[in-house]
Amino acid sequence: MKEHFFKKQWFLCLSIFFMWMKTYFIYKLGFHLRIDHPFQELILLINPLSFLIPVFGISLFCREKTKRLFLLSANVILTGILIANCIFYGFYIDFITIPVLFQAKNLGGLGSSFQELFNPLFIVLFFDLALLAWLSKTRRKTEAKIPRKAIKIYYGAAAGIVLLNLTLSEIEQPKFLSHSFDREVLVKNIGLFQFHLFDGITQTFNLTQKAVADENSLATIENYTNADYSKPNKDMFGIAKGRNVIFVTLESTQSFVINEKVNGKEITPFLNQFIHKSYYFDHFYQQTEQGKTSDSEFVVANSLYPSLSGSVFFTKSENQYNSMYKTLAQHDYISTVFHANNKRFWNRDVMYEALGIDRFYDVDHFSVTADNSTGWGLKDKEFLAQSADIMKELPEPFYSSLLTLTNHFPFQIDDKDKLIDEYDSNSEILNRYVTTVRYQDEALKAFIAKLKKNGLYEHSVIVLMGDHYGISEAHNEALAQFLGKKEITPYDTVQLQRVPLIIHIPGITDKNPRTVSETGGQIDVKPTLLHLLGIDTKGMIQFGNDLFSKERMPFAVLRNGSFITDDYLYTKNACYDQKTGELLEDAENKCAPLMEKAAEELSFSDKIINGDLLRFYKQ
Ligand code: GP9
Ligand code: MN
Repeated sequence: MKEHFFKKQWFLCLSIFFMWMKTYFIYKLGFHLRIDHPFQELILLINPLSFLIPVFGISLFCREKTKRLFLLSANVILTGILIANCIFYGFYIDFITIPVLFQAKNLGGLGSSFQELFNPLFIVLFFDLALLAWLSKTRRKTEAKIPRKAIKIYYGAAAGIVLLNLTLSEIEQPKFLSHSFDREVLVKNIGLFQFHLFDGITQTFNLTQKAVADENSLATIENYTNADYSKPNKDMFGIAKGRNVIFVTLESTQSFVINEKVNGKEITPFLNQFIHKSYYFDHFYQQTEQGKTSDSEFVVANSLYPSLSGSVFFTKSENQYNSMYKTLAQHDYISTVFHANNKRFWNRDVMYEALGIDRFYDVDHFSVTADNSTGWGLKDKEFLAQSADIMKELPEPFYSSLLTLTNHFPFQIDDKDKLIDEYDSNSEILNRYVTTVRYQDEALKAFIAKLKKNGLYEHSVIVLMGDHYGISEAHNEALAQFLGKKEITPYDTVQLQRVPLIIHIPGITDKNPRTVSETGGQIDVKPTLLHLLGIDTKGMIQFGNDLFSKERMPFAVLRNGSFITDDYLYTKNACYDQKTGELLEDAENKCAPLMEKAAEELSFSDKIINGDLLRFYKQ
């Protein structure tokens, strides 16, 4: 019977075999999936089959004519999906999700490096197709009509493979589907094609959330956030009352460059001394996902987590938000954003309305010439200087958010702006990165000097914050060299998500600077800043806590479900000692209780965003 089936259905079997091998080949060569033991390798090897067997099996129901056409088309489509993911992964170290397809015009950096990422070896992926097409032409022998029994056995086997795949995955990582925040874990377990299916189902489910939500949907979440609220520290509450806030987002700036040198020269000489006149948070983590800078803006504005897939700026700009800007407006603040880019980029013009931002100074408000711009546009030095001039004319108090750009991938600047040698490693990206960070540092120095000169400095709070990583895991070897480590472990990858947060309050922090080493994240910015301005956030729906509060539990949850406390670090199903990086055996007692809290926060935040629940919020 078996032999009979293989013989009769040789075209189907061959199609499955080739696609299976191609998928596994891409798993191994196109992505960097960390495999720690043979069991994981086994799951990786069989998971393509649990998609291919049932899907390609549809051809069994087709007439002879359409059968081959179906199988060949499926091969083309799936090969296309593999290649697209490879290219996307090469740039983002991530897999494509449905929402990112709709923001394709924003994949700017991807466009510029498309040629670099398109590997001619991708052509090899079509060899089997050519062979199959040729075979199908030359070997015209028609296959007999499949008996029902054979189809039943075939689908019985398919169900067996799917079940085996899911069981092995569940053993490998319990609850992997319900805690599905980490796309790498999903792909490693259920497989790439199944992940796309899962993503499609999740997105559809998310869309229905808004329709079914009502006032009661918010009650449990409100109970949680109210119980999680931490009272402001009374020595800090209102110390910056009535001041302007000048919040500078440092593009792609990670903490690992602070206090580091290349060829004896500091990468951030200005920041290194500025942190000694400020509150400096050295265990502060970025919590963005596919929305990059826009996600960081979202987290800061709302103290909610960004979406797991796509950018909230695109997908949820119709929602109701109770942002920090709306609260500030009640205290007579005017809120503005400065960003020398097109106002429609990342859908900012629409989202800023929803967030209650009063004015958006986009590229049209700046004087941009060939001389004062580089790859991504206006250079930071010019951008900050021109912004300071506009700010000087604003009614006070104001909250201004300034988004820098020069230190953006692919980190290119003119030779005359290079104030430091490139780093020397196998990564051109990391090598150049230190030079653009160095340039940004110089721009910040000039900016602070300008604020002192134009009189804004004294009665403002200046906040500097990194938005997200600049150097992805694709450059781990070079990063390990830079950090003086043998390799970058998953623990190190989480530690590399630290970005600087610097709060400078002239007249206060220069006299009493402080380095805060308790764990925190971007989600904590809103309550921290509002409390410094003397505005209590009690009763607000937020997942962050005032970083100065004595009641606060040091905790940061990354969007992929990894989390950090002062003692532990959890990532990729492993629990580490936060200080030493040592892998802890008794994770059950250490990380497990907090895993629930992390997952709960993320899913509550998702519920708010997908259900547009803040429209029911009444204070
Ligand atoms: C560009 C800014 C930076 O407007 O959003 O890009 P990103 O860091 O999000 O790729
Ligand atoms: Mn950015």
